[in-house]
Amino acid sequence: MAAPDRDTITAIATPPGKGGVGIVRISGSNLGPVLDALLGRPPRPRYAEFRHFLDADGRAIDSGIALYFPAPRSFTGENVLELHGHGGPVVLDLLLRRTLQLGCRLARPGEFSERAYLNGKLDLAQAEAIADLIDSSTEESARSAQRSLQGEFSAHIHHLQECLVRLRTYVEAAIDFSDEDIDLLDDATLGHEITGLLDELDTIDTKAHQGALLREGLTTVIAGRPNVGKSSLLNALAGRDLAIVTEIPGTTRDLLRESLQVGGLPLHIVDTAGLRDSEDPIEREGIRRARDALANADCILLVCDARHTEAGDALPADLPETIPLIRIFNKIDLTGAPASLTVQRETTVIHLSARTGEGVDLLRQEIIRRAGYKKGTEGVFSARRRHLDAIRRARAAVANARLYLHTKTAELLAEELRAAQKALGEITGEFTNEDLLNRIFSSFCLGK
Ligand SMILES: Nc1nc2c(ncn2[C@@H]2O[C@H](COP(=O)(O)OP(=O)(O)OP(=O)(O)O)[C@@H](O)[C@H]2O)c(=O)[nH]1
Ligand SMILES: [Mg+2]
Repeated sequence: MAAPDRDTITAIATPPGKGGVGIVRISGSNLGPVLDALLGRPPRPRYAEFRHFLDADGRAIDSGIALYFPAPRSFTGENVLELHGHGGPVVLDLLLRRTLQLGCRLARPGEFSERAYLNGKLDLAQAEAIADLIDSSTEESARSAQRSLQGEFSAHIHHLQECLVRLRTYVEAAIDFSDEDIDLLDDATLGHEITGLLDELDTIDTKAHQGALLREGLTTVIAGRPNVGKSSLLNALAGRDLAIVTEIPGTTRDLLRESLQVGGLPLHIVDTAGLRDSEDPIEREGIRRARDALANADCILLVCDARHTEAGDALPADLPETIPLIRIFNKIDLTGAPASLTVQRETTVIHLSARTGEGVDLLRQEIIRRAGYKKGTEGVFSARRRHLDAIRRARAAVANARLYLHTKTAELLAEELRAAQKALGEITGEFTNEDLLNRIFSSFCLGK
C-alpha cells in the first residue's frame, strides 16, 4: 500500500545542547527538490555519504553524513533524509532553517512516529513503546519497552484477536443455522476456547500491569490531621530531610512530591497539608490541593497519632472511598507499642515511628505488595493504563460471553465477542479515534 501524499516535515532529532554529532531528520512524500538544493544531488539510498549541506548561495552550512532512505523502507514509510552534522545548537539551527526555507514544515512532537504508525510501519502499542523506551527511568522499564517495541505485546494481542475472530465466525454460524437440528452452541470446544481466552487475558493483564507499574510508578499520597507526622513520614521514606517538620500544626501547605524507588518500583510520594477546618486562606488552599491530590492517588497513607487512637478513627470527611488506603499510627516511640502490621476490618493498619524509623520497612513492603509489583516477572511489556483498561474491558466482555454461552443466547454472545475484539483493537490502534492519537503522539519528544 503506497503511503498517501504528505507534506515534508523536519526537526532536529538529537537533544538540545552541544555534542559530537547533531542530526536533522526530514520526512515526506517528495524530497526531490530538498535533496537537490541541500546536497547538490541525491545520496545513494541507504549508503552513508559524506556531503556538504548547502545554503541558498551554495556555501556549506556544515558537512557530514547524509543518509537517504527512500519510501517505503524507512522509519516513517516515506522518503526520509538524515543529516548527521556537528552537534552545536547554532549550526543545527542554521541547517534546520535551511530546510524550512526549502519548504519543509517543522514537525510536531511525535510526528515522525505518528507517520510511521499511519503508514503501517508500527502499530500503536509499538509507537508508544518508542516514547516509553526514551522515557525509561530504570533498566527494567527500558527492557520492557524494548520488548513492546519489538512487537511482543502486539503479537499477544493479535493472537487473542485471532481467537476471537474464530469464535465469532463459529457463533455467527450458530445464529445462521439456529433453525436446523444441530445446535452448534452445544459444542464443548466453544466453552473450552472461551475459558482459554479468559486465562490468556489474565496472563497478559498481569504482565501489562507490571509494565504499567514500571513505567508510571505508583502515586502514594500521605494525608491526615495536622501534626500527626506526615512530613516526617515522607522524610523517613525518602531517607533524607526533604520536608519541613515542626511541632506547629499546619506546617505543610504546599504539596511536596518526591519520586523514589522501592525495590525497583518507582514510587511517587506526595506530602500534603494537614486536613482540618481552617480560617487561614493559605492553609485552606493547601487543604484544597491536598484533596485534589487524594482524588488522583493510587494509594493513600492515612496517618494518625498513635496516642490518639480515638480521634484517629474518625476518617477525615470525604476521603475518596474507592482508593486503597493504608492506615498508619505514627509516633509509637511515645506509646512504647511495638511496630506492627495488622488487618482490621479489611484495612491494613501499620504502627510505626517516623522519628526512629521503626516499622517503616513494614510500610515499604506493604506498598509493594498492594501495588501487586513482583520484581523480575518474566516477559513484562511496557504498557500504559489505557492498555490495561482495554484488556480489562475485553476480559469483562469475554466473561459475559461465557454466561451467554450457558444461557444459549447466541446474539448476545456474539455481541460480547465483538466488543472484546474492539477493545483489544484499541491497543494496537485498529479502532482508535483522532483525539486519542493526538494525545498519544503529542506527548512524544520533538524529532521522534
Ligand atoms: N516522637 C515522635 N515525634 C514525631 C514522630 N513523627 C513526627 N513527630 C513530631 O511531630 C511533629 C509534627 O511532625 P510533622 O511531620 O511536621 O507533622 P505533619 O503531619 O506533617 O504536620 P502538618 O504539616 O502541620 O500537617 C514534629 O514535632 C515531629 O518531630 C514520631 O514518630 N515520633
Ligand atoms: Mg507536614
